[in-house]
Amino acid sequence: MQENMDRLQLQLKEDIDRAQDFQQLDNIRVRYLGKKGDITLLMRNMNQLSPEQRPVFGKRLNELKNTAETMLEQRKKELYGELSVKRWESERVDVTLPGKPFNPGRKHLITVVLQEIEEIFTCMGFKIAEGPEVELDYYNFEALNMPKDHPARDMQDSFYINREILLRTHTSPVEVRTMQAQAPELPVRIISPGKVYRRDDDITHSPMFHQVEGLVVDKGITLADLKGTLLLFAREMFGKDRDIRLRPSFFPFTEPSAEVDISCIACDGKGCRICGGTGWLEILGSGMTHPRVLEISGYNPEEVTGYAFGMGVERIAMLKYGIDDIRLFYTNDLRMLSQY
Ligand code: 2NM
Repeated sequence: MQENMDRLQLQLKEDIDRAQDFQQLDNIRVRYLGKKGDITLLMRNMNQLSPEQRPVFGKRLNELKNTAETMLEQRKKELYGELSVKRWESERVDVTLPGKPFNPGRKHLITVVLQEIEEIFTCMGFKIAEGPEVELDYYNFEALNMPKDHPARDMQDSFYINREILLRTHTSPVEVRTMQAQAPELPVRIISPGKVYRRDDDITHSPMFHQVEGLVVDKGITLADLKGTLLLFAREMFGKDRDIRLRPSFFPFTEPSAEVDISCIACDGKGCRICGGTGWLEILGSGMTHPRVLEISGYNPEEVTGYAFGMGVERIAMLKYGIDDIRLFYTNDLRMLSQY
């Protein structure tokens, strides 16, 4: 027995010294210390020894087992270095385990529609302009031909922070800022997408919503340029069979002004429930830039003309996707949002 163990220890040392990587070391560990390993079997056979022999051999066997474990660790460190052994063991990953499924989320429908509108106009040569959502009364109203006593700037309809500062009620102040920064350079050809704020809250109005406005200023710009651009937009957004019509309207910052309708997307203009029997759906407001706005913004209205338009992104999305309540966009109900 003693002889057996001496031979075993020699053999073990020889095997460990010869091992060149972790796999070989692990095979050795199994061969000596595994369930049916040589050392394990010797330990199991201890009950065949006489009561006098048992403690002597037990002690010797335990030493052999400890020596085996120490030598295996020692050789591992020799082969890989102490740090890399620790790292390697702590970072060991079973790549055959199943992965954890996760939900990456998606774009909000308003973002999708906003980006589609941006794409259509940038493809036509418009640049994207942005500005502050907290705006001076001067840029939001005064510079847009709405003096202090103008009915359209009722305190009741806007979120004022103090006498001079408010949340912008449209993105038009971005157009004014852009013109003032660029004048007298021509042409101006921009869209201004972004959030706007009004004191409204019902099924078609939200206190925060999104607008895209457009502005073109150059020598010789006419209403025909406006109509051609918006016809192209209507067909890109709502299908190649769309027609548009302009109806006279009024805005303080455009003269003349027009509401723009598209032929109904549900009945193709025949008249149905969606269009209230008229065959037309209103999608935006527009007009020729008011001479006073051009002047305040640094352009000479005797030399240049411009057109402008503005649309509500939520309104476009509601028409295109048949959504009847604007609040569905902002109640964060995934049963609604994940459908798009
Ligand atoms: C609209 C309708 C008509 C508009 C005007 C301007 C500016 F600043 F250039 F004068 N920007 N946007 C405009 C004109 C907006 O929204 C319904």
